[in-house]
Order: sequence, then structure tokens, then C-alpha cells
Amino acid sequence: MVVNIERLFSKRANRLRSSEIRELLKVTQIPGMVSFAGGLPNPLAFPVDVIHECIEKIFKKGDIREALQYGTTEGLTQLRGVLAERMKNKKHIDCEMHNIIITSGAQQALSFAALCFLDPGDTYLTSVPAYLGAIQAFHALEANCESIPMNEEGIDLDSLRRNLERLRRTGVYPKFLYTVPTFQNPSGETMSIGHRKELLNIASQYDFVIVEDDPYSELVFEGKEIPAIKSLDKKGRVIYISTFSKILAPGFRLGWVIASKEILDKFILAKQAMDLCTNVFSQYVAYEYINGGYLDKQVENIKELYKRKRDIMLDSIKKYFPPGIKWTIPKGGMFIWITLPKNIDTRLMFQKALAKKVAYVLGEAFYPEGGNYNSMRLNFSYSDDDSIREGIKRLAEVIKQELSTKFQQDAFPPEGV
Ligand code: PMP
Ligand code: G9A
Repeated sequence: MVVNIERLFSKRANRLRSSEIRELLKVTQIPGMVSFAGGLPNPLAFPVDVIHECIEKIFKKGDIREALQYGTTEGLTQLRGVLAERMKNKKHIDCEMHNIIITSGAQQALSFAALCFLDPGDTYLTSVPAYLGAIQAFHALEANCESIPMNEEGIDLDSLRRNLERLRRTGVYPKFLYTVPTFQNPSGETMSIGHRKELLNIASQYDFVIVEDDPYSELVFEGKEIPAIKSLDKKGRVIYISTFSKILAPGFRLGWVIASKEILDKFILAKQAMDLCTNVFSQYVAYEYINGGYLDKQVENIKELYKRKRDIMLDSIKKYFPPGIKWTIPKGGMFIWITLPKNIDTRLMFQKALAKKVAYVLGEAFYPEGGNYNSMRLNFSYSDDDSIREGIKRLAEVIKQELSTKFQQDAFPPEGV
């Protein structure tokens, strides 16, 4: 007899959603496709020779057997030590080694935030558009999401206050607010220092935690670095999450969390049950990478590469896109956000774009409640320079075609409409 396995799945398993981005990664494999979809670092940004050297060092020092052994759940002591130093010096975050744990990517840390703070029916806040992977992690925990729109200062604080008051009147007290304050995924926008400070005040007034997801702030192309929200936090109200994915290689699956002892203790228990410890070999490589002084130089190389790609994408957009389209000008990171005229639906346009061999992520994917059908996210870090020019040219043709079809439909609606 065939087992009716569906009947046995948990409610949670049935809530798990597929990620638009993960699905779209298959598209990058299609020959000739220019993919602006996945948020992938450029493979040329992987410091392969340095990684080789770091691995040789591990052998030379006689550390290889430890590097192949299980490790502590908190993470490799020496890696946490050099990270604490770096976070203190670069980000002005007041932390010591014991305030940091190493996770299997930032994504795992987001899952821990969900697991440790959200019961079914609880509410969390996120600025929107929001990183899809976070929405996916939080959604799995059967929590309710309240979306707060972003604005030119990073987050609409008036809307946040109004929503908090409305929720309070119905007895709802959100557990945390999720934000990527610097070179946000997907919009490329950065939260102002004033808004960071005010957000902390509001969090304190309404008693919720801030989950600050910060994978991109090292990749700054222009302008001054803005302090991490965590660096302004004197009360242990911020969970700071970052990753080696964009400054070393995502294949290592290494992230880290800085938070209060109470929060880290819970995350460690969650991690024990989930995967015991983070990949130990990767942690040894990352330690040698920082300790050997390679990281700063590599960050400079990545910044130069991505700034060039951003400029090529922006120049091509200016050159080829028809009038009536808006786009963000990110000062760092990996993404540009495009807003098309209201009558264009990027969902309906998507297959036409694929037919022309160019891919993007639908803006809708970054809104937990859907909507914003006239937007899309473009990644500029992954493609080679000529492909960026060619891909934007193709996308422009698709958009022009769509605009002229809409124009005709609006001018000559089918009978009976
Ligand atoms: N947060 C954000 C905002 C991201 O963009 C990403 C990856 N694109 C992640 C978390 C997950 O990163 P990691 O590879 O460290 O799991
Ligand atoms: O899911 C991945 O491969 C990471 C990329 C995230 C993104 O595209 O935002």
C-alpha cells in the first residue's frame, strides 16, 4: 500500500514556502541566460589563492586534525576572538569573544531568531520590501507579519508608530523588528543615522528586539559608513547578524551573531538541536583569512569590482530604459530596485523576459503580503560586464514591448470592457 505521507506532515511542514530566488537559481544554468536574479557574489571575488594559502597554513601548523573534528556549538574560539576585534574596531560594536557565536550562514541566525522569539500567532515587524530568505524563515514559525514601508531614510517611522499603536489597542505586542539597514537586499537603500537612533528609541518604548541583518555594509562604494544599530545599543536590544558570504565565499556557509548572553544562550540550544556546530574546517580557513590580514585587502578588491558593475548597470539603465521608470542608486552592496509604471505587472512580463534570456526577481516576492507588482530587483554583482550591458538592453526591449501593448490595450480596450 502506498503511504499517504501528506496526512502525517506537521502543520509547520505544510506552511514551508519555496523561495522565488532559490527556484530562479536554476535559471542561471540555462545557456545564454543573463541572470540578474540570484543575489550571488561574483566568482571572481572569491580569493582562491588566498584560500589555498590559508588551507596550507592549517596543515603546516598541524591544525588539520582539529579542523576535521566536531567543534563547539558556539564556534571556533580564535575565530570568535578575531571577529570580536574586527567588530570593535570597524563597527564600534562593544563586544568580546563571548558575545559572538558562529552560525551556518546568516540564514541560520535568522531561523534562530524565528525559533527563539516566535510562537504561533505572535507578531513580528519588518520593513518592506524585505529579504526573501528572512520572510521564509519567519513564515515557517506560524507568526503574523506587519509590514512597515521603507522611505528615503530607510524606514517610515510614522507608519511604524501608527502600526504599533493600532496593534497595542488590540493587545498585540510585536516580538521583533527585522531590518537590513545598510545597502538593503532588495532595495539597495540605507537607513539614516537619525532613523537608526529613533528606531532604537521606539524599540525601547514598545519593548521589542531589533534583528539587524548586516551582510553588505563592508561593500561600501561611496559616502561615509553609517554606524551599525548594534553599535548604538547599550541595553542588549539588538541582535546583530552578519556573514562571510559576501566578503569571503558563501560556499563556506559561515555567519555570526552578536547579542546579549541571554539571547545567545537560547540560540546555542537551538543550534545544538539543529546541527551541533558550524562547519569546523571553514571556520579554520576564515580564521587564517582574518588573522593573516587578507580580509581588508580582499574587501577593497570586491568593492572595486562591484562598484564598476553597479556603474555599468546604472549607465545601461539610463541609456536603454524608456522614460517613466524609477530606480535606486545604491552606494554599496549588490542590488538595484526598479519601479515601473503602475500598469506594468512584472509577474506577467517575466516569461517574456526569460524568452529574451534575461531574468530578474519579481518585486512581489519581497512583500510578505504580496502586491507591488510593478517592481523588480536586479543584482549587479554576478554577471560579467558585457552581460550586464546586454541583459539591460534585452530587459529594456521587454519593458518597451510591454508598455506599447498596455498603451494599445488602454487606448483600444476589447469590446465589453
Ligand atoms: N540576509 C540577507 C539580507 C541576505 O541577502 C542573505 C544572502 N543573500 C542572507 C541573509 C543569508 O546569507 P548567508 O549566505 O550568510 O546565509
Ligand atoms: O538564496 C541564495 O542563494 C542567497 C541569495 C539571496 C538573494 O538573492 O537575495
